Amino acid sequence: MKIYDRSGFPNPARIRIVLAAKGFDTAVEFVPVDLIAAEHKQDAFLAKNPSGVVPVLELDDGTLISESTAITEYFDNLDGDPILTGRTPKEKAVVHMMQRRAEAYVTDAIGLYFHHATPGLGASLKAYKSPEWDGRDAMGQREGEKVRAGMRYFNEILQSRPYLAGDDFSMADITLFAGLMHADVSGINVPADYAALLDWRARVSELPSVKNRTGQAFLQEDLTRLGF
Ligand SMILES: N[C@@H](CCC(=O)N[C@@H](CS)C(=O)NCC(=O)O)C(=O)O
Repeated sequence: MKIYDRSGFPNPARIRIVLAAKGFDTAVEFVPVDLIAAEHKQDAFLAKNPSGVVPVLELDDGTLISESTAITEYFDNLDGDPILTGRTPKEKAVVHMMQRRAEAYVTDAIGLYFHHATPGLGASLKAYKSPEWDGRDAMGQREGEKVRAGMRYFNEILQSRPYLAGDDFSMADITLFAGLMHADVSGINVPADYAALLDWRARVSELPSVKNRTGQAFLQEDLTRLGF
């Protein structure tokens, strides 16, 4: 199996956490994609994922799977013990609901903010982004506001439960954790008085499947090189 990604980027980080949590981290070969040179917008990569984003999982039979939730589902079910996406119908429904909220309110929104309200990944990517979103404009800023509202929402949720979907760490926590990682480097910090969210984050960052797995330093290096 191969995973096309770039170490340190938020959605790739989601899958690296999943692989560690499931004990599959040595079962895949990572193929780096040069996002800064816009390799993911060229025909060879678009043939693997027409959305032009990483990560992409390629199975040994050639099946291509993109979307971090789909890749997570695949690995979580591979050993018949879906600890991250729910075992019962109710667990599955709650995990998916909270995962989608984490994605919509924070992880996708910060991606849009990063690409359209900050210098993002630099010049080579510019040609592939919507021109009307360019610069520090209202649409990009609106996504930033969505992220701030998302942080407020999750801080409230976490006042009454240890993890987003209840008592257990799940795919929903992984999605939010990666989104907050991206928010850090994009300049939107979790407010210091969001105690529940900060406590959750500190606990999650110490889990063996998360600690030192996200490669966040690589993202910081990329952004520093770009003069972000
Ligand atoms: N919905 C996708 C989002 C993937 C995504 O946005 N990946 C980012 C890296 S974290 C990317 O490839 N960005 C490049 C771009 O937008 O040009 C998923 O869940 O995997």
